[in-house]
Amino acid sequence: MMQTSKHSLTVNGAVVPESSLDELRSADVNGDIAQQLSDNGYLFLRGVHDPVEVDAARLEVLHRLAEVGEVKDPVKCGLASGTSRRRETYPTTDDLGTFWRSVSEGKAVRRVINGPRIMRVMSQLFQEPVQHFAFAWLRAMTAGRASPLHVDHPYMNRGSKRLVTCWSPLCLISLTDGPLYILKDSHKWPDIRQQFDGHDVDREPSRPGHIEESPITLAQRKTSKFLTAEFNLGDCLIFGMFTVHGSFDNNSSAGLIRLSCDTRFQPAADPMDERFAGPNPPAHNGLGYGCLSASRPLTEASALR
Ligand SMILES: O=C(O)CCC(=O)C(=O)O
Repeated sequence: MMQTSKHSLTVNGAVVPESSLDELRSADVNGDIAQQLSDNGYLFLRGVHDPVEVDAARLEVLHRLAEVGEVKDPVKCGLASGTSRRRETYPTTDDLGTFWRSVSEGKAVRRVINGPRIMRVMSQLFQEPVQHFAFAWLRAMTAGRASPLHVDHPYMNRGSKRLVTCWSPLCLISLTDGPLYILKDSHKWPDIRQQFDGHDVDREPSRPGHIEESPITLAQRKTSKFLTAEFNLGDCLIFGMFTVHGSFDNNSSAGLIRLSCDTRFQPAADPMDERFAGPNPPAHNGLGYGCLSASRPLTEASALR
C-alpha cells in the first residue's frame, strides 16, 4: 500500500480508498522490456531523461507562461498566479494554438521529449528503427484540475497499431500534485477494448472518447488498483493504446502548476497518423495545438484533451 497523506489522492473530488492504491513498479531495463510492456500494460522508467535537461524544459515552459502573466514570481517555483493575459494577446483559437505550438516546440522541451535518451529506449523496445509524432501533448495543470479516465486509442488510431505513449513529468510531481495513474491490468480488459476499438473521436464526435464510469467505481468493479508514484525529473511512463489511465486531481495547496508532456512513438516502418505528423500537424479537427485544453489560459475551465 502507498504512504499517502490523508485525502491527498482524489479523482473528481472523491477520495481514492487506500485499498485501491498501489505503486507503479519500475521496469527491469536489463530484461525484455517489450515483454514487460505486454505483461503489465506499462513500463515505468526512472531517470531516462537527463534531470538537468528536464529542469531546463520546466523553466522554458514556466517562462512562456509567465510571459502571459500566469506564473507568480519567482517563476522558477512554478506556482500559478491565478491571473492571465493569454487571451488578450492571443484572442482566437488559432492564436492560442500558435502560442501553444511555440511553447511545445521549445528547444529545451524537445531536447527532452524527442531526445536521444528516449529514442534509445524506444529502439530497445521495438528492436527496429523508431519515429515519434511531431505533435506533443504538453500539459500545464493547475490546482483543481485533472485528466479524465481514458484509453489513448480513440484519439490517435489512424496509423501504426504498435503506437505507444510516453508520459514525462516536467516538474517534480508529488502525490498531491495530480500525478498520472494507470488502472492495473486494464490493458487486458475485453469490455474496454471492445468499447473503444476502432472508435475515432474526430469521425464520431458525439460518442465520448473517454470512459464515463467513475474511476473509483471502475477500479472496484474490476478489483483493479490505481497505480501511481511520486515522479522525479527524468522519469517516464510508457504504455499502450488500451491501458486505462487518467490523472489524480491536482490538490497542491501551494498552487503548483503540474507540468508534463505526452509524446507518441512507433516503428518507423509503420504508417503514421497524419493528424500528428509533419511540420505543422493538423491534430484534432485541424485545430493544431489549439485543440489542446493547455492552449487555453490556465485560469479557464478544463476540457478533455
Ligand atoms: O498528463 C495528463 O494529465 C494526462 C496524460 C495522458 O492522458 C496521456 O499521456 O495519454
